[in-house]
Amino acid sequence: MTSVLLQSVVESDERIDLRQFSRILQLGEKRYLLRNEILGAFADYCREQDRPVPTPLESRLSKLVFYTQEIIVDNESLCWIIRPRIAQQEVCRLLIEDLTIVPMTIPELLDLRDRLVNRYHPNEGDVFEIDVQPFYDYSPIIRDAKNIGKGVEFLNRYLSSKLFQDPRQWQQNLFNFLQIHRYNGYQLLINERIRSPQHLSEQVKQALVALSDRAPDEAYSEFRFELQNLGFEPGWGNTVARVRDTLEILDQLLDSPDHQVLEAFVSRIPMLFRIALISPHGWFGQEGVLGRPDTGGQVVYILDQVKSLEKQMREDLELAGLGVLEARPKIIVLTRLIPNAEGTLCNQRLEKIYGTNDAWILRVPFREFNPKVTQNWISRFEIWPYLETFAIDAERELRAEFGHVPDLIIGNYSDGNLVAFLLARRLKVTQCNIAHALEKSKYLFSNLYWQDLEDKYHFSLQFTADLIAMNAANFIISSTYQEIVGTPDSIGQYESYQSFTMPDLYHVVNGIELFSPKFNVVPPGVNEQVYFPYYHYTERLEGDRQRLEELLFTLEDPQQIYGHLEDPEKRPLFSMARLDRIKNLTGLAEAFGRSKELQERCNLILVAGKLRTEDSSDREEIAEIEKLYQIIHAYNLHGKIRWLGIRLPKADSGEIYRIIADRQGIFVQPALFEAFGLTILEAMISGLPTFGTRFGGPLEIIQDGVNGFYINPTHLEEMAETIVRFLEACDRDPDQWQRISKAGIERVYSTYTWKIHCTRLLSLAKIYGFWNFSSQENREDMMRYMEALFYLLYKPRAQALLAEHMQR
Ligand code: UDP
Ligand code: LCN
Repeated sequence: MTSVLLQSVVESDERIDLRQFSRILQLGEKRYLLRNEILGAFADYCREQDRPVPTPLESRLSKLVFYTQEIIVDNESLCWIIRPRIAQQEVCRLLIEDLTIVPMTIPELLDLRDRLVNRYHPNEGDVFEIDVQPFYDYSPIIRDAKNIGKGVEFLNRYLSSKLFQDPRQWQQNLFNFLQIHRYNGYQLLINERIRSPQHLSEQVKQALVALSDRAPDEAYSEFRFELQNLGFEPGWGNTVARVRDTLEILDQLLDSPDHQVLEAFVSRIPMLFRIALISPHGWFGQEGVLGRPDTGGQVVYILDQVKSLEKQMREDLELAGLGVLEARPKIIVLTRLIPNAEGTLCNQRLEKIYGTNDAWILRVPFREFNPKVTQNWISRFEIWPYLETFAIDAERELRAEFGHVPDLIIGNYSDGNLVAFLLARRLKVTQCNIAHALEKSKYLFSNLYWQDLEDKYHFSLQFTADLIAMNAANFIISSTYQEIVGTPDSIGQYESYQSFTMPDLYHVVNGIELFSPKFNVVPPGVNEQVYFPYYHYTERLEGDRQRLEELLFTLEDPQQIYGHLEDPEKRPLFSMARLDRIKNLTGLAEAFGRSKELQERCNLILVAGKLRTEDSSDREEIAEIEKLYQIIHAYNLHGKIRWLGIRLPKADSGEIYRIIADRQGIFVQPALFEAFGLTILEAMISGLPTFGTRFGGPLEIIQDGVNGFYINPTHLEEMAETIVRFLEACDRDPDQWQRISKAGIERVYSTYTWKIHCTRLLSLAKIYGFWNFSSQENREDMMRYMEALFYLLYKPRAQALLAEHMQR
């Protein structure tokens, strides 16, 4: 496909500019230019011509430059990779000499990339190509990119219209579906007295008549046996009113179906009793684990999600009338057991999740291939060889704990999703994926230079695992739209799996169908018991407040706190994160260091990791610790900064945001990239005006200038200026701080609660379950392909890594 944008420049009077600009790029040192480098080079070019840099609307060339993701310089030509629209890519070669445009195919582009890194060996044969497209060809596909991430609505509409075309078939389908539900061996919904779809329709009408003169709030147990005689078992409702309502929906569905009625009906069917959530890596626990390497938002997310899920499931089962069977939900978070637990509970097999009735952390150890490795915490980058046997062992344990197979398996992150795939395949259960963060777009050129990075990161395993799990999943939940397909100027995390090269290993020609209805945006929430607005004074404990104020601003304790504030009363500029490179707390410290105005107005308070390199075994953390000290010394920030090298218990972290808000402080999240950013929600709901990175999820959570602000963490001066500008506005207008604070709180309550999340998740799981049953969509060929990738590609590499571990 040629590029309309490129063509339009070539055919206009801007072609001279295009040629000159191309020539400059060709003569430059870089052969591979990324978007911000291209924008920078173009701005330089305009300046050299003594012209202002045009906006994308002002000239064809600047529009082309704006939509160009990458340029590869290849001798006498440039390869342009243009993304004119979300989820669309065009690749063309432009001959600089005469501006001829030659469209390129994906395989050609991948070859070129290989050539760039000297990994192109055509004489040795073709490289293995992965292409999943054929498997999506016969499943429904969303047309408009705007609707990506609204998979279930689309699927409902599409499949209903197909199903409803043949009413007989449709009624038979629904009838079959109603027959399959059981709880602990007890038949639900309908029994064998109802013999056919036609009979079902008659009995529904009869039941409605039978209930018509009963009081609406009469309990189900009072008329349970009367309904049973008509063929109806528990599951329709807990009162007369609820049962009637559900039966009426069914009646309507049988007579004149429509997709909304169908969704309402399926969402009421009690079919979820046991859920397994999978998160093998890291420290997974309720205390003393947060802030450790690989253990952050994912743990917070899952624990809060579980609490809220259990509550919602309990309410749903109650409402469905399953109280008579004493039906209770059970949830298990499956993780690895770490024998050397370093003071955490990670070596305990079972741990009850606080605030739940029947939700547990179940820890299954990795098999002991090499005790030096498997006895200890293992970085997520090294975990791959242990996952298959872990899945086998975990299956047995899950069956034992549930006394049954789970009804839904939710994977988390690359490793959890791979295990979810293995388990769901074995148990024949619906698989849901949650990525939290896909590593591929986090590390620049992680695929192109995978061989150089393999020692440290083992991306060949991770990316293969990602491809397998995301294609195998029945549905995928993302926290934001851009997680799937990015923004107009940046590509999405899933989108980055569409095509890429792993030189010498494989070429992904088509790695995922972004327009598939499997994608659904369901953002997380925030724990409202722990994080709430600072002015809810009656819910705050005075003792905690005093203790934590001292900790934040004055306590002298060199073991865990670095820095003494000259003026503790200054406005606090606060941030809290793990000390990962990508979290960029060092960038924030440097921006603070460079800005005298910020230093005059604020103290910088960081809650981050550890203070001593010898206390860490994580290479990124060690490098960041060293860098933070360097910055403090280089900019002489003594007296202006406090660095708390501690892991706060959750309750304390809630109060800390509020204490910062008491002092009209602000929260800054300066990550180079943030997939979602739970701390942003926590800060906003506490009432802190929040400055979030413009790279990633915060772009969707915050509405710039309305309930928070965007910052660009790659431009330190600009970032400091954005903050200073707000502080100046607060000086001029004392209500300014309040306005943003209030708007932030409202934003979270209206859009990011766990209640909204869980209602949606449960309804998705039911609807995908229903469609899997009804449409008999044949996914077996895709699943076989994924298995082949697993056994032929993933497994040998995992075994090779295991052999390396054995040498340690
Ligand atoms: N957190 C914490 N103590 C720390 C560091 C982080 O309690 O020392 C919590 C923080 O409150 C948030 C989570 O860890 O709930 C971090 O989640 P986020 O999504 O911001 O980032 P992630 O670490 O997952 O990349
Ligand atoms: C992982 C991340 O990197 C964060 O951006 C998310 O907020 C967190 O997981 C929870 O999904």
